[in-house]
Amino acid sequence: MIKGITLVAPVASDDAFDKLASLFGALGFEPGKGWSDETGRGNAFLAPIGNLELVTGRQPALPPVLIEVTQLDAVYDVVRQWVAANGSATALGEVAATHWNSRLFTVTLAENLQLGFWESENPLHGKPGAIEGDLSAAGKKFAIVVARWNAVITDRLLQGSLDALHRSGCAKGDIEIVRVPGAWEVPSAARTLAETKQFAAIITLGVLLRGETAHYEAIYNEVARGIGQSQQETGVPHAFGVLTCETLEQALDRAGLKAGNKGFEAAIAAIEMASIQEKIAVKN
Ligand code: DLZ
Repeated sequence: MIKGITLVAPVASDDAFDKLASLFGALGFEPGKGWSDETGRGNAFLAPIGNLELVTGRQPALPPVLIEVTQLDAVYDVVRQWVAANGSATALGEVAATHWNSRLFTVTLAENLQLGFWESENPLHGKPGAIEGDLSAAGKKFAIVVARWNAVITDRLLQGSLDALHRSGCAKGDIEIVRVPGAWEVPSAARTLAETKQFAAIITLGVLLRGETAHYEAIYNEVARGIGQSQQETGVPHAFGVLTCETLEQALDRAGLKAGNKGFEAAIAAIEMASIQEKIAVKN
């Protein structure tokens, strides 16, 4: 029956609220459902795992909100840069060893909002190791190829992709957007961009409507093949955000109405694959 745990942290001002939202986005938190009304605003940040830990006896000298991360030093850098730019009232501690085989640093981001970020020295606890991508797009360049055909939908997919990239720390100037006439032209533009080797990943966006496209199967097969082939032959990850739908209504649902935004999802996949490529290259 239990679905999750929510810790509520009051933030003193609108300005701090907005700055913290951008920091948490850059750190890779998945955005949750926020709220806004005449009384105030709420912003939710999701993490894949939540724990509620009850403690008796020796009380830990720790902030009540502890965030387990991978790559603690990279997270420390993001927080340190944020503190330098925004946080006159912010106290950032040093990274230090804990008594439970981990490293931790604390930061007071606002009144009533002290966080501890920590990384276990043995995060897998005996499980086999795996290379996994991070969801940070900071410092990487991404290209988006978007079809103009069915622009009412593809524009929403594009907004979803931009949202995901920005929230993951990608700078505006690190995103190249290329608009092409239709889905048919997406693979060739993606390939040209991939061959420049300037981009960590390419995000491809388009919409094919079966009801309105007599040669739908032919176009779809070529688009999928072309994007896949470009990915395989250039070695640059390509995220596939070309929707194939029966109707306009179905496409709208997948572009931000009822079934998420596939542009956002494609961008997240691109960010993850870019990180995986980087990690595989470093390891080998
Ligand atoms: C021609 C065409 C048709 C009928 N339907 C679509 C569609 O549903 N989605 C899309 O992105 N593009 C469509 N196109 C355009 C082709 O992709 C291509 O742009 C033109 O045939 C010009 O090469």
